[in-house]
Amino acid sequence: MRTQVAIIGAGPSGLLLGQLLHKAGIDNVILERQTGDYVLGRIRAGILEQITVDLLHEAGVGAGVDAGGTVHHSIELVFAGTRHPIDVHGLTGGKVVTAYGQTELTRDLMQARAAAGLTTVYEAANVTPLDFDGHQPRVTYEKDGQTHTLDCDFIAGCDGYHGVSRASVKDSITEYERHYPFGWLGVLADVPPVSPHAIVYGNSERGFSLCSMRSLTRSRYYVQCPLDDKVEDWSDQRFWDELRRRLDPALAEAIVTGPTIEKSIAPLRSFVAEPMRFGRLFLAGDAAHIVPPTGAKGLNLASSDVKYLSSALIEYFRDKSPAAIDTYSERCLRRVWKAERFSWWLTSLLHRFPDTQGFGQKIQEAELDYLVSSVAASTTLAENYVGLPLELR
Ligand code: RFL
Ligand code: PHB
Repeated sequence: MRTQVAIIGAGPSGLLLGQLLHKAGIDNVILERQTGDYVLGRIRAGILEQITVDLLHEAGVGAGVDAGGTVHHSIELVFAGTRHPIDVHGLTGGKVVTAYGQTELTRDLMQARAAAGLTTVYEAANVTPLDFDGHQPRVTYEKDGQTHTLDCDFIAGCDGYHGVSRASVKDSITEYERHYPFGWLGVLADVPPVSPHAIVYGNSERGFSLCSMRSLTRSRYYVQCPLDDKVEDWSDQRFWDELRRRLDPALAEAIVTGPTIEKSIAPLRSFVAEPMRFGRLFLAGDAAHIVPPTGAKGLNLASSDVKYLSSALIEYFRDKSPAAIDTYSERCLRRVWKAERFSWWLTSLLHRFPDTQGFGQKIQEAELDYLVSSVAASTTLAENYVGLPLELR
């Protein structure tokens, strides 16, 4: 089999890239290790920056987010038992974020890909990118006991943090990493969100909490938990009780509880691999970088990588110019590091750290107070939250 761009991974990065390339007349094949249902079963991101929503439209799959997304004009910080709205819309000259689940976004992209008749090989085993530094880039994989070769011009490594793409260049990359001494326990429940128009971020002496949503009838909530906690330790009742204790009395009172339909614990980490291009192999999305979810940046960074990569490949095939390919890594990383900084900062501000002494705690309280009482400080938060601009050159 031969294609112009072999894409490894059918998560949001790979699917969005495939759709944008297809729109520009560039042929591509996606190789995915899991089944489509498994990919859809992963409950993850929920908050989209405008650049992500715009990109979905550019890819021809904006109808789902238009119909099912909820536009948010503000966020709320809760600390010391009090709510503080941050008017991100007003502070950024009219920008917003949209609550729309990664599951729904992925489903929209999968359906569009199927409708366009594009090839996605699910359950592809032992996917191996080869000769991306030479003249015959290709990817080999196994399916139904047979080994196949996909010849191509370029390989896009969109295979997430545990993928094969970054592993295949591990001797040529520098990795930067930070682990945080806690995780997030997240639940999904078919109950109306307590705050349908603003995501609520809570800092309490019991730890961080987050009230988010997937729709007006489906809520997504998180609480900070120790890394060694197990999901089995958390009955639904324990979760709801703990969430309530971390919010202000009015919100706690207003939470509608119900049976959870998903419950999982995720560790928090920051990670960046540099560079993001190796000859004809590119890394995009979680394959190259991870942020702690506090700033809701992961999926949005994946989108900006995909925007840079799709436009670079389109320019290459249309104009025979490698200029944008040559600057791909540098352009991505400028935006990535700013989002890494923001996510690290917001994580540090909102969580309880086991080793925080009296001084660190007092500094956190002073910073929160400053954040909600200074327009300059709130504006900094707001402009990062809605997403920094895409610099296309
Ligand atoms: P993915 O989604 O991990 O997809 C990679 C795909 O590659 C496949 N794969 C392979 N395929 C073939 N061969 C191999 N050897 C392969 N190895 C792996 C995998 O099966 C998978 O299908 O990466 P992608 O596409 O770069 O997308 C990144 C996003 O998924 C991620 O950044 C976000 O989910 C992060 N994130 C959030 N981002 C946001 O922007 N806003 C949020 O509100 C937000 N909340 C979150 C999050 C991530 C979370 N967790 C659990 C990590 C909340 C949580 C709890
Ligand atoms: C989510 O809805 O899953 C979500 C929202 C905001 C975040 C992280 C996750 O910062």
